[in-house]
Amino acid sequence: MVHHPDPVVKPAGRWHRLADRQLPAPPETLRRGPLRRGAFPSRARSARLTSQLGVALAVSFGICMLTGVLSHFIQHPPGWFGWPSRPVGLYRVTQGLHVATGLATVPLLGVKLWSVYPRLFAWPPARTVAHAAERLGVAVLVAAALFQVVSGVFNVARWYTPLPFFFTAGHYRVAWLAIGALLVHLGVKLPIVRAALRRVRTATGPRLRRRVVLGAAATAAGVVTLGTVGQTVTPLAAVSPLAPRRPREGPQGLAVNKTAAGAGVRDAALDPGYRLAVAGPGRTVALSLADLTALPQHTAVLPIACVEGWSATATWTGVRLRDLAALVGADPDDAEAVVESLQTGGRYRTSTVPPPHLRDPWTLIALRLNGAVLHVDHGYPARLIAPNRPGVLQTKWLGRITVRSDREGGS
Ligand SMILES: Nc1nc2c(c(=O)[nH]1)N[C@H]1C(S)=C(S)[C@@H](COP(=O)(O)O)O[C@H]1N2
Ligand SMILES: [Mo]
Repeated sequence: MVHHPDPVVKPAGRWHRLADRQLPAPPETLRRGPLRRGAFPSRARSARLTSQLGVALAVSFGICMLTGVLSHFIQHPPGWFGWPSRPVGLYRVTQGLHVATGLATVPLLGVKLWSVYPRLFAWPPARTVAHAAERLGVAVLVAAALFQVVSGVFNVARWYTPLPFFFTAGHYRVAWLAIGALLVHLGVKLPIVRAALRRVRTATGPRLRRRVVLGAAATAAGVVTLGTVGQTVTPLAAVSPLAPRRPREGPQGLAVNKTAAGAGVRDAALDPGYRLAVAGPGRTVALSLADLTALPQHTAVLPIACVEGWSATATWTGVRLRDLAALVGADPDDAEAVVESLQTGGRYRTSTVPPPHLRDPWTLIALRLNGAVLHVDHGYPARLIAPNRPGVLQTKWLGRITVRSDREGGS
């Protein structure tokens, strides 16, 4: 086995002395089993292999982290954050990348951990304070990365039962832990990676074995990616047998995330006495389905892009939200709206439509989908559909819209 020298962090002054303090070595009698010298005879492991896997992981995990933080900000925007309504499919691309790179990370992380796990049994376990801190950092990184990948896969597979916490909150909090630990890890390892990648090997043995392992890792990542990406790149659906969702399978040729029965809204949605309440600074109106149908109708071709990674484009027809905003006395160019579902519980019964999306003429209160009246599972009688927005914010079975604007519009 090729020995990887452990990096020695060199902080200055007082910290330097503390970091370099030698720790007492444990008694040799404890050195048994995997702690023995030469316990891992595989010659395929090398600093070069670990470095190459590290570069691949930095790319896949890095894209996954950036697109993940972006998705979180779109769903829970801090004050300084703005997200445009165009291009209409941008979120579909960023979230497709998040899920695809997250899934590709699974085999890459597996092989990378295989390439370094003998170091778990390094002897002595910690030479200096700096060495102990570095090992602790790696432990945090591995735990956080595994947590993210496993909880993400559960979510993509829509298998929520084994998670004892609300997925989105746990996945988001641990993401910061993973990002912090990864930055420290990159800082510590970068010099080693550069040296390992520069070094030229002459012996063919280790090089061949390394290539076999790298080839296997690349193949596994490719199979996972191609096998699942069809859930969002629909022309590839036929070659994506692993995709957990078929975006075109469902009523009106579109997958359903939550059915009307599942949301407990069937009776309210199908009630002939249905009214959509629209409240604004000027007035409040209660519109029947006939009233909504009598307003000017517009059509837009827009995707539903679920955070879980599937997406599909559909043709939607209905009333522009900006027209409804003007109807209740708001300035449609400078207003935001809160839309609420007939659904009484559930996390996705309401969402906020920020000014760029409210203003957009393609943001519709849709009454029709792919040429027919909305199926009840797609949000009959009326649902929101807006460009460049996560699926969780495309609220179905609307019961109330509250428009807020600073200035009053002329209507
Ligand atoms: N009221 C309500 N609207 C909702 C949801 C929900 O649970 N309740 N789920 C959302 C999610 S997560 C997605 S991906 C889209 C899916 O829309 P579809 O079922 O019409 O394909 O609906 C959204 N609208
Ligand atoms: Mo979704």
